Amino acid sequence: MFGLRNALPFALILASGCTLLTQFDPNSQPCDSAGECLPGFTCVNNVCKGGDAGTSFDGGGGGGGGTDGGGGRETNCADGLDDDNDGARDCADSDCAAQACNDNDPCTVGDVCMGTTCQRGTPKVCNTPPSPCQATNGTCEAGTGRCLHAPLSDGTSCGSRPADRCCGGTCVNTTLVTSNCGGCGLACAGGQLCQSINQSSCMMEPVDTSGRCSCGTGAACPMGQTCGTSGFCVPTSAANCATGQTMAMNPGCQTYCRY
Ligand SMILES: [Ca+2]
Ligand SMILES: [Ca+2]
Repeated sequence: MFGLRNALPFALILASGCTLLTQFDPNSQPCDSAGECLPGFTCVNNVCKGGDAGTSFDGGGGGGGGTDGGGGRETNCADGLDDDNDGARDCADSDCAAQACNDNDPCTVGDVCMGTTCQRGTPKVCNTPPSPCQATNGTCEAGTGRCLHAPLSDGTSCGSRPADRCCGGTCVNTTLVTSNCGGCGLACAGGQLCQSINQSSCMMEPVDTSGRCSCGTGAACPMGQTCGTSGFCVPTSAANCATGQTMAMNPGCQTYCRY
């Protein structure tokens, strides 16, 4: 039953991995479920494109859902491709008038085809830093389009707990993190833990929670702090605390560093 005209596209379909549901007009029909098209055609926005008229098969399948009425349209004005093979790609094709395009500058948005060229869009706004410890107003990095945000000063409050502080542009809980225990840069010795001041046996628990390093036998304390009889590090002056901190003294408590 198969004449050469019918058998050829069938063979190409099998060779390309297309399903039998694929239509025989790869210039406008949807790509198959694997995003593939007949050999010589490429899948663009889920529609088979490319090739020349001489290799296009027209099986006359009815009910095609494509928008290509036969004359073709530049369906994507930002992909660098001549979607409808009329010799004009993207903005150079009149189909793209006032359509979104790509000016190849990732630091602009809203690029639009004007005339036959892509009109530069407006500068990309960078005002959503990924961390509360980064400046709200950032800048767009040329070439990559990434938003860059400067880190806020160490010790800046950055969370619901008093101990949530910015250290090096990252929000850390200074009652827990051994690399910034009680203050930025106050790193506990290897194997030691960081404990909240609130867990001490103070008569009055300090509201401004901070951290202190444990200091087992031979383990040093940060910033010249001394190892107290409690087994935890204690500052003897503000010089033993991080930049911007003071030394707190509560009745019945060991001294500690606080912002
Ligand atoms: Ca295009
Ligand atoms: Ca075109």
